[in-house]
Amino acid sequence: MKVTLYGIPGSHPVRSARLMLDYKGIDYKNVDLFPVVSRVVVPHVLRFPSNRVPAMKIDDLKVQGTRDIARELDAVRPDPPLFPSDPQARAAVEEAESWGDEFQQIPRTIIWWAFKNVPSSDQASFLADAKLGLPAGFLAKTGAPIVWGARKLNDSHDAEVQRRIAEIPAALDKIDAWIAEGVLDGEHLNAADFQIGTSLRLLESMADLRPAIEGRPAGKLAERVQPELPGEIRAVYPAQWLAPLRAAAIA
Ligand SMILES: N[C@@H](CCC(=O)N[C@@H](CS)C(=O)NCC(=O)O)C(=O)O
Repeated sequence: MKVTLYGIPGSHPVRSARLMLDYKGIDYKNVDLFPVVSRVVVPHVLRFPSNRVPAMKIDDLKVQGTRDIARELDAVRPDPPLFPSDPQARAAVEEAESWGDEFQQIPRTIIWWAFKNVPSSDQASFLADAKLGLPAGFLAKTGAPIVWGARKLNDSHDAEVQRRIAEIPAALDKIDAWIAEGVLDGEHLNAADFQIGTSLRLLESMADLRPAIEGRPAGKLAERVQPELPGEIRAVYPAQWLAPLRAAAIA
């Protein structure tokens, strides 16, 4: 079986696809694309049906998106499974996985705002392993047009970033509840763990947000799924935007 994964560096769903491949012990080739530009390359050059990553080729089959990828990986390599065999347990994991697909947008919108407002070395920390043919430091220093485009595509403007940060406490409560019920962070990792754990880890890469997550069950899940942080963003968000996180931590 020949597997190629197309992604963009630092992307949490791409990391999720990589971790699921690793979990199953499937060898693959990783191809990095430039953010924003990938939206043209993926459909028009690589000829995938939609313009997002992760995009995966398994022999001649093209499959896109973490949820379809998880199912296809289970089809081509059933063990270890990414979903429980019991139908009720599977439905609960699928519900969490689907919610996690939406939850992805919270870190995505928040982090692109930071890339405009921190020194380029912070951005470079997400590019350390990138295979884009140029050094991480150079890519980060010259990345302003990409950051501009990604901020537009992800609504990473002040009001929306503030709104997204305020959504985090309720999301963490939901994740902790799923962990308490055994839907997440059970004996064996499942597709929803990979889906949600990588988003949590991206949130934790931001110094302002990490304290609200790391001590909770959600934080432990994130570290189990993805032991390394994907990069590091120094404290940068206005204190007023972070107030809901402090309020939730005190409660
Ligand atoms: N919800 C999709 C992820 C889709 C998505 O928005 N991926 C982003 C990367 S995090 C992307 O393709 N971005 C392309 C770009 O910004 O150019 C999944 O779970 O696979």
